[in-house]
Amino acid sequence: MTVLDDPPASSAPAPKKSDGNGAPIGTLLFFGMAGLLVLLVAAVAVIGVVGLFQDDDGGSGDGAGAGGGATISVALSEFAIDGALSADPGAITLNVSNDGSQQHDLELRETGAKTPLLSSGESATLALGELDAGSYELYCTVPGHAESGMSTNLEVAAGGGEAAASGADDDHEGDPNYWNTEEMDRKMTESMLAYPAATEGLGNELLEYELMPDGTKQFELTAAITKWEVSPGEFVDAWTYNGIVPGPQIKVDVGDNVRVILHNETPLGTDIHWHGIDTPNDQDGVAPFTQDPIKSGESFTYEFLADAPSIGMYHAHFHSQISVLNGMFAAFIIGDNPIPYGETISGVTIPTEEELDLAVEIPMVLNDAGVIGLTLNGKSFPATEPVVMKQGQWGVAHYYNEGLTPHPMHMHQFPQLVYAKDGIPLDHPYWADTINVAPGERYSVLWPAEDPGVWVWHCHILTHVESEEGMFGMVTAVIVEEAE
Ligand SMILES: [Cu+2]
Repeated sequence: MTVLDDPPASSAPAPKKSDGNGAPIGTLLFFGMAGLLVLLVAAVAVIGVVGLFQDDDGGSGDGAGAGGGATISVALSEFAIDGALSADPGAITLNVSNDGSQQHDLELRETGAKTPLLSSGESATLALGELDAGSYELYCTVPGHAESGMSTNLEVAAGGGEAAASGADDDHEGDPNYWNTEEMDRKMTESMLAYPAATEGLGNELLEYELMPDGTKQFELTAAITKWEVSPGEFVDAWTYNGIVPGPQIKVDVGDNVRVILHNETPLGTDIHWHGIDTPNDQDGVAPFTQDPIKSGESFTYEFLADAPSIGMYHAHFHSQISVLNGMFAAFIIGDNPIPYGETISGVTIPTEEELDLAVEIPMVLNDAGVIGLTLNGKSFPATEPVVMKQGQWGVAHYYNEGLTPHPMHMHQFPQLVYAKDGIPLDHPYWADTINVAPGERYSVLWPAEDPGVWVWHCHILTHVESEEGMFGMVTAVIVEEAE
């Protein structure tokens, strides 16, 4: 609606006119014509915009334009809501664009006014009607997105519109908090010093098996919706195996006969796909091709021979975009960890198996969606677990991406030796300080804890680790204690 008040290009010739005594007639004519043209274009644009308003909500355009109400541009992205979100009391309209890569929407919690689900690049107009002074919450209703940062306030107060306009020149379009630098420094510091924060529940717990008389290792899993504390005090309805995120780790030896009994207590049909693991086709867990869906309340038994080493994972395949993103994923490891003991790689010799003091071997499961959101092993910073080691020890992590987008995982100070991709040992392992892990991929890395200190370890997509509210999401640290 700003087009109505201030047709941008039609005012451009004005300065020339005012200082132009004796401007050639041709020039005047040209500007006159150009002005007319621009006005015409502006008028068409306005008609278009009004048309849009009327499609969405008849009459709202009138309120925002003629009635002097405010129109605010709002940009959605992963995972932020940006815009000059303050206005005077009165009719308020939002022009909402999805500048992100995932689908988002925007709802005003107090009234329930909501845009449709917008795909990347789409936009919509949201008429909020007449709002009294107060603080209103705007958030994305896609599960997990508000928790990941897509929640903000619309401040309606006398003078709010001016505050927004005065800030409109900076990149943050007058976000009233943006220039409160002390407050921002405080929030960032406070959020970081909260690490490591205790929360209920720990994922990746090793799953016990029952050894059957014929040597089969029998495991039992229950899939259900359970409460999960993603970050301190923030409990979500996660879809879990045995109540934890990531689900329990299964570890077996090559040659083991494996039986897994799954009880489905989720409301949807499910199955389990053994990702990166060799199985007979009818055990691949792809309902309805290789089996019937395991309906809510039913159980199913998988059985296969663990005939080859694997750094695999297991997760639902049927309705995976709901169940997996909300927590139903876990590590499944067969056989020995293929560390290249004794090899020299780019001039660095890895100790022999006898010499190498391996402090930790951990799955590092990445997620970015569903109710779990941007997390490492089912927890968002500061609830992520630190890796504590002693100087001189080595660590191993198996990165697993169970989310929707790649995550470049960067460890400060210590180079990581990538020695297996998707569980397949590399003939030529390599050192890297940042490893980009795409959905479905696994990378196994080995690092030397050479120097004492707190060394952060995080996804290097910076909006996956920080917001204006401070640090969150995909960050943890390797804490190296001095050797005695
Ligand atoms: Cu990331």
